[in-house]
Amino acid sequence: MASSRLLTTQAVSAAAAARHSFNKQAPAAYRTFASVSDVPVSPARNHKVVVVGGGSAGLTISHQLLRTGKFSQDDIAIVDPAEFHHYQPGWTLVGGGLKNKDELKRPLSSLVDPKLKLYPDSLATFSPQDNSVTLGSGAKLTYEQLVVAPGIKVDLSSIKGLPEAAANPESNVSSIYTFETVDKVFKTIQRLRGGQAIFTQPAGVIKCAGAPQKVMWLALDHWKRAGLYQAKSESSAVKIAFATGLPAMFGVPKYSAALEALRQERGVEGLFTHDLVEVDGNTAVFARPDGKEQVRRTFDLLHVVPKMGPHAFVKNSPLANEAGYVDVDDATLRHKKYGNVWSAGDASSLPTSKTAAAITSEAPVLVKNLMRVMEGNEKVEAGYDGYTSCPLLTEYGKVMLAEFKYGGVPKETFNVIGWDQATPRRAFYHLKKDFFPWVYYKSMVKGTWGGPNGWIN
Ligand code: UQ1
Repeated sequence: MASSRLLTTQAVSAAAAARHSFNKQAPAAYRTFASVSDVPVSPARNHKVVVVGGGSAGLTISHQLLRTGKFSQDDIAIVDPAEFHHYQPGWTLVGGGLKNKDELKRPLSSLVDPKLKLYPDSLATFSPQDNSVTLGSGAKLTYEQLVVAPGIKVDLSSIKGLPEAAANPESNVSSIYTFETVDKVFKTIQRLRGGQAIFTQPAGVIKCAGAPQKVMWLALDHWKRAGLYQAKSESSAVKIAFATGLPAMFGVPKYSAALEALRQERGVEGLFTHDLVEVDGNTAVFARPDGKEQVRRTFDLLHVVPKMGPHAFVKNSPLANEAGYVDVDDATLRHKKYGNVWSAGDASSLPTSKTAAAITSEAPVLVKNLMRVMEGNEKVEAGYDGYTSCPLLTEYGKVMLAEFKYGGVPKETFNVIGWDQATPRRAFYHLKKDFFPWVYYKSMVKGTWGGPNGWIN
C-alpha cells in the first residue's frame, strides 16, 4: 500500500519541492546558479540507492536498508511528492466509525530518517539503461540500485458518474478507498434508515481484496444494532447486496467458503460477476461477462470500490510488464531484465494480494538480495513465498485473520496455538484495530517490524 497519492498531490508537492530545493537542502552553488540564469541546469545527483515511493513499501525498505549500517548520509534517496503518508489499512475502520481519518496520517517528512535524502517530487521517467530517473522538476538522479514502490492509482473516474456522486454531500455514495471520501462512508451508514444498500467490488486487481466486504459487514452490524436489519426477514428496513465483479466472496478457497457461509446466514444478496461501471442518479449499472446485458439496480446507499491500476509513469516505462506492473521475479523481487532494479508493494508484479502485511515479508527479501548484488555477490535468494494477509472485519469486535501465500494456500501464524483462522475472533479484532496501526508507525516504517516474524533488525 504505497503512496496512492503520488499523482494527485502533484501541485502541492511541486510547491513543496520548490521550497525544499531553495530553502533547505540545496547546495549554495545551486541557489546562486538559479539566481543568475532563467534555466537552471542542475547536474545529476548520485545516490547508491534511489527508492521511488514513500508509502509502506518505500519507507519500510529504505529504513531496513539504512539499518544494515552500510550507508552514509544521503546514500539512499526517497522520491515521493506526497505531503502526507496514510495508514491505509485503517480506512476500513474509519468507514465503520471506529477511527478518525486524520489520526491515521503523518507528514511524510516526519517519517523519513534524517540520514535519507527525501525528494518531495514526482517521478517523470525511468531510464534503466543508464541507471537514472528524471523527476517532475527535471532533476536527474543516478543510482547503483533502484527500488520501485510508488503504489497504484485509485481511480474514481473509472466509474462513470462516481466522482460527482462521491463529492456530493447529499448523496449516499462513498468509498473507503480515498482520503477525500473515506469520512463520508460512516455518515451515509448512519443516515440510512431503510432501503437498499449495495456494496461493490470491481473485477480486476485492487488493494486489499477483502476491504470491500469488511465495510459491508460493519455496516450490517451497525444497522442490526439500530434495529434496522434482520437477516432474511421481509420486514427488515434495510436490504443489503454485495455486488462483485468476481465469481466468489474471496480469492482463497478456505476463507471464501467461510465468508460465503456468513453471507448466506446473514441474508446478504450476492450479485457475483457484477462489475459496476456507472452511477446514474440512484441507479447502479453493472457490466456482465460473456456479452450478457447490463444490470441496473436502484440503491439508497452505495459503497463503491473504484478500479485501480499502475501509475502511467510505471506503466509506460521500460520496467513494466504487459499489465503495467514492475516486472520482478516472484521470489527474489529482482527485475527480470534489469539486475539492479527491485520492486515490492502494490506497484510490483508479485502475484499476491496487495497489502501492508505482504510488505512485511517482501521487504526483508528485497533488502537482503539488493545488498548482496550491491556488494558484488550475484547469488540472490528466492525468499518470498507470497505471504499476505487480510484481517477481515466480520462484525464490531470480530476479525477473521486470513493469512496465505502464493496459490491461495493458507499460512496461518496462530496455527501453532491451535487456532483455525477462518473463525472470526476478538483477539484478531484487537490486532487489527489497536496493535497493527500502533506497530506500523512505531516499528514497521522504521524498518524494525517483520510481520509474522515479530520484531527484526
Ligand atoms: C502485519 O504485520 C501488519 O502490519 C503492521 C498488518 O497490518 C497492516 C497485518 O494486517 C498483518 C496481518 C500483519 C502480520 C502480523 C502478524 C502478527 C500476523
